[in-house]
Amino acid sequence: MADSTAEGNYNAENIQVLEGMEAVRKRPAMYIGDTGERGYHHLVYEVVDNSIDEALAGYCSMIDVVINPDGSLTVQDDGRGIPVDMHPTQHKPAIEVVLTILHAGGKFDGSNYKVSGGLHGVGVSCVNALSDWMRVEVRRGGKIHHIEFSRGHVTKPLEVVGECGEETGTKVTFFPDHTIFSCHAFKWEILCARLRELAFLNKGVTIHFRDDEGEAHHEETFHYDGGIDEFVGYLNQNKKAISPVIHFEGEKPGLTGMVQAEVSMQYTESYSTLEQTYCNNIHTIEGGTHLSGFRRALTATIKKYGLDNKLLKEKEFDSLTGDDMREGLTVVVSVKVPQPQFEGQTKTKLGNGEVDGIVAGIVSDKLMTFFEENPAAAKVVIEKTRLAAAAREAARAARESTRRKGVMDGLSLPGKLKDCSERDPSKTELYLVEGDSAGGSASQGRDRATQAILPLRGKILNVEKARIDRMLANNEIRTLITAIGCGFGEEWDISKARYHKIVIMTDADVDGAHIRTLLLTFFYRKMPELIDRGYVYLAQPPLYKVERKKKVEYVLTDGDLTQKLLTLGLDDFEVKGKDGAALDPERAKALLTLLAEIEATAKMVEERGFSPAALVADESAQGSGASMLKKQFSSLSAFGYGPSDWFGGPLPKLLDDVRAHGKTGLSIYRFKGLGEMDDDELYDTTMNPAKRHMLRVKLSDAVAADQMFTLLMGDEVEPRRKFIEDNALNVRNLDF
Ligand code: 28G
Repeated sequence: MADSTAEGNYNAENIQVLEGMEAVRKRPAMYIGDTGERGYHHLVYEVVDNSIDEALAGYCSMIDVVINPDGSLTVQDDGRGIPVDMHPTQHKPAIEVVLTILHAGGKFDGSNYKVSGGLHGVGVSCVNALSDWMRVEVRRGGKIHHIEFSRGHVTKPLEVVGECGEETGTKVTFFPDHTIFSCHAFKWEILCARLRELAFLNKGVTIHFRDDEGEAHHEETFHYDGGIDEFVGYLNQNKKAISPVIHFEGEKPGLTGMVQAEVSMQYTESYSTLEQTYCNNIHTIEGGTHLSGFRRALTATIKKYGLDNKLLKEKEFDSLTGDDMREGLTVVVSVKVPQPQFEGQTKTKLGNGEVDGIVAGIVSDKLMTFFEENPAAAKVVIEKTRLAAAAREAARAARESTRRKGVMDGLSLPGKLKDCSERDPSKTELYLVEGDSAGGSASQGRDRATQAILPLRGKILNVEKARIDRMLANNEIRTLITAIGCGFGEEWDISKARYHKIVIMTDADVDGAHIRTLLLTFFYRKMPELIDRGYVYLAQPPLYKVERKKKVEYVLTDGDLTQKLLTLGLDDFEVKGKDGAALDPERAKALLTLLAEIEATAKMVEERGFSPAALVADESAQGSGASMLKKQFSSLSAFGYGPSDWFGGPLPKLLDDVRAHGKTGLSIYRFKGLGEMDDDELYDTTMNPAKRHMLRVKLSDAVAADQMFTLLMGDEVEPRRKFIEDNALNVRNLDF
């Protein structure tokens, strides 16, 4: 009844609110992109962006983000606080207007444009519309004000709930409407990546992030006085730098107001290029005018400096391309544009034309000065460029010669490829199969109309460590390029893809994992569009074959097998609790599942040379293994048991007994490789579209993906060891 519309006066303002909030709820995807994981986290970005705007205006230095135990999320800032006085035309408090009227943010304040704003820039009123409830607290003018909403409508009108002295700021807590979203929890990793990025892009702001949900208790503080310079250092932490971090910034008037541009760059020994570009804090994945301006200025300046200083001959000069000059480069470009135009397929390409010239102007002046003042660094960069050009020339020659043999254009497909008959790529699948014997089974068992098989022999070349010419000289890689059909490098054409599903099918062992990683590195570095479009998949062959009373079943993972054994084992088995009373079947299953998890974690911790019992006892012990074990034992305490019941206690025997009971009458066979399955078995379990489980490879976080491939495939041994150790318990990271 507290909603102002409940009084019956349906004036124009109330209708505006009603229609606005209902429009958002009716078509949420139009406002926040989608209603899955992405949209769910997008809600947080919209709220945090308000605080960032307040920081950019110079009034806020601290932003606190907390995932609460009930699954809601709180953002708090120390800005001026959203105004609470009556709005001049809307006849309600300004705060209510900000939170219930679409696009209220920028509308009644022309002078101070909104530079932040998420990808969709829809404002916090959309978050309100899509939240089951939202509570807002404002500290301002010595008083604490409070207002509450449900699904975008006021449920508790603005009131003063206390005093706060000089303190000012805004605190927003919201619980997304789970009837709208398919994702129902905030993920630490996803929010962490974005909050870290925001702290890099807005130097000096402190963002504190904590997870109070469950028992995870993660906590991080992001604060970078070095801004995007520190960002470049972070991106290059596992690469060998061959230049210092170079920084440029400036501002110039554009068509819609002042444009600010900031660039940080550093060359490394790597053969790949990492370009991260932003407009108004939004990651412009498709690039745009800021990126083209940067590239143009970089190319022109390097050429000019090289020629003027006789580091390059006229002839070499002609053969250099922009790509050559960006090999090994990591660059962050961040611009602030008053009325950004976003274009492209995913609306992440900056379109404002004048930004190209503004960025180019800032970069060329200052890069030339840098080269003149640091001739040694300039020499290293130009030498790297020369080598990249030479390798590219060699690759082109290799490509020409293979083209003459018809390899690149798909005229003659490789002999090893068992192609399908269907020609419509949206209906066809290419299986990349480890080993000739599995390749044989797959060829026999497949659906010949739509499924093609390419057996791969031995290891794929590590493209992270090989220059392009050596890569194209490699037979497996050439075969792969021809079979896929899109060409390579300058001639890449996604529309020529011969299959829209490319399925990596490897054994579930260390060698299989290695081959899979090598193939993923190849696709990520050399054919990223395949991954962007979601064409790359991982097959999931079963790990076990289980027979019971002549009935055969296939089991995918160790975890699934344990679940199966526990279910069978508990069927006519009574488990007594701490107090001696029998546990009901649900609780018994929960207890045994937990014991199985503890067993698995303890085993991995031991394999890494630690004592699990000692780790659990040591309060200060950290690392994924220690915190996971502690979390598991804290769950176990809900059953009244502690670590002493497991380590040297009776509980391991309980787990063994139930499992052994579950195994009676079963025959369990663990596949050692794909080659052990016959044609029909392989098709039925792994390739049959009606039954198979496949994972689609997604790389939503470019920063994390670049670091992962650099680490896994590069030659820095120590960080790789640490990465693998840190992630040993989190294999999902490697599978995306
Ligand atoms: C904690 C979660 C998200 C915010 C402010 C501060 C002001 C504001 C927000 O104004 C538009 C513009 C001026 C009236 C601005 C306070 C000027 C003076 C603000 C936030 C309408 C709204 N005093 N902090 N909005 N004003 N933090 N954090 O939402 O004319 S939103």
